[in-house]
Amino acid sequence: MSRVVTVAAAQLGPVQRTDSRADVVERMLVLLRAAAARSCDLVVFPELALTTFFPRWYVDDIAAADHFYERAMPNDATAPLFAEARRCRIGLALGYALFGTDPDGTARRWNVQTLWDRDGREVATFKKVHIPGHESNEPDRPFQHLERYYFEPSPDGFGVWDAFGGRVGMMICNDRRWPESYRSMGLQGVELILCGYNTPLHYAPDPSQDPLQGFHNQLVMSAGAYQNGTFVVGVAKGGVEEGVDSLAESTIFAPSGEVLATATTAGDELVVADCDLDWCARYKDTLFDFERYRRPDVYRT
Ligand code: CDV
Repeated sequence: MSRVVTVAAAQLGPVQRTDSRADVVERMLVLLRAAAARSCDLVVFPELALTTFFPRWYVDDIAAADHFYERAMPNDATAPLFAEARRCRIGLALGYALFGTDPDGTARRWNVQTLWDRDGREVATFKKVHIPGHESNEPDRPFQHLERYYFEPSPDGFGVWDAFGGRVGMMICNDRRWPESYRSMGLQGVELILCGYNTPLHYAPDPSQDPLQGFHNQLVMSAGAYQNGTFVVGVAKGGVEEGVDSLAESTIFAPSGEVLATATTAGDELVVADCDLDWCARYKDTLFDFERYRRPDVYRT
């Protein structure tokens, strides 16, 4: 039986502060319908897709930013997207900020990505593991990267789920820079990793990295794909958002590490590839046969 999954990386251009969720969902619907016209099985949207990347601003009272979080998914604003996805029998992966409340009333704020199958059933919700940036206001920066103020890190690590005829894993943005993310999923047999991102081109702690953003983006996802025999789908929210230019370059990588398809703009754009999941075994059963060749007994922590 064929295990070809036609995947669309649904890159979004900037989402400004004044854009409503309904505005963004309209744009997502255009991409979703284009994906349906190309017989896609799965459409992957970026990290924090529904709003502007709000960790670039500090507020004294964190609750003043709670309107950027979703209380449930789907919800009223996103219902049209889910209805259309079900009608077209296309799966969705979507990054968003999730607000929850513990039984004792404690607020929980997560940066998440949820995967739904072609019948609209939720497969899993992944919480971002590696939370980059800083915890408190740093006014000397041209813009903030306060993810460590707005989100708590996942206690769960990386899961891999049976979906789309294969083993599917998720990670979010900064997770893609860490070899542990891929290897943790690789050890669970992952064949398709979905990753949304918002990557400002300017990195305040070391601006010498600014011109290397595209290179590093490709370097880590290509290596992670190859070293674990898996497809990797990287999906950007790119372009100039509230004056901050962010990397686009959404790309789908093969288990060989090769680029299958990549974006050519920094705006809303569909990047499509046919991912034959059987390709993964060519690497998992040879060079990267973990059982046979890995040496965890001699690795030091
Ligand atoms: N959203 C992110 O996680 N962005 C980080 C930046 C801060 C370096 C990234 O790894 O792209």
